[in-house]
Amino acid sequence: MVVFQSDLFEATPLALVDDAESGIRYLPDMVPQATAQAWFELALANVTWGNQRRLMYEREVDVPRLMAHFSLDAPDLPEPLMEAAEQVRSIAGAPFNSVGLNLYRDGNDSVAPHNDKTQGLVQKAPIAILSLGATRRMTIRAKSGKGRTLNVDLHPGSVIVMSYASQFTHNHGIPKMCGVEGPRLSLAFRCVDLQRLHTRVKNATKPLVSASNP
Ligand SMILES: O=C(O)CCC(=O)C(=O)O
Repeated sequence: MVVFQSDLFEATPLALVDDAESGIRYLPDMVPQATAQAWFELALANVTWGNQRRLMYEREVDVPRLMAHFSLDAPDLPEPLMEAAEQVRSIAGAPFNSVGLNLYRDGNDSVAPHNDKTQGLVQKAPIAILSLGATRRMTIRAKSGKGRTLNVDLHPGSVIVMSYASQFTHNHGIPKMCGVEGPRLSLAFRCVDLQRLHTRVKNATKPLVSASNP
């Protein structure tokens, strides 16, 4: 296990994973602390947070965090999402058009190791996650081989940029943790390809076996 920045808040960019695109990079201090705190309070107050349910071992359970999602061209986009999007677009150099938000209310909230679904995304466009509020640890692990788990502490105002390619090779997650100092928000900016997204949805609803070919 490798832990980055567990105790010290070192404002050093870290290249965590290398690949043919931009790999996975941790960029601390991308937003000044006062701005990060103001955005945290605004997003917490202005966003309507939803509680989702999912099936686990044939039982329906609460997803252990609150979530929200916006297209960045939505006319009723709550403050401060447009300002944050503009900042993150210029940091990552990508024309993000969608943001998924997670609210981790305390150390019991989490997201299991996973890769982002790529089918509805613009190919080769990165995903950038802005952290606000309490610091939480992200685990990053290669899907194959005996690779170590990388642990990176995501401080408020930091951005982690993950390549499209890395979603095929690595999983990332936010584990439950003791001693977390309050809620955390993550704003995950993505480039959604609406045509690919609609094809994916259409295919998902097609019957697997057609009547003429049972
Ligand atoms: O909260 C984070 O930093 C990770 C969020 C995440 O993995 C996701 O939205 O898919």
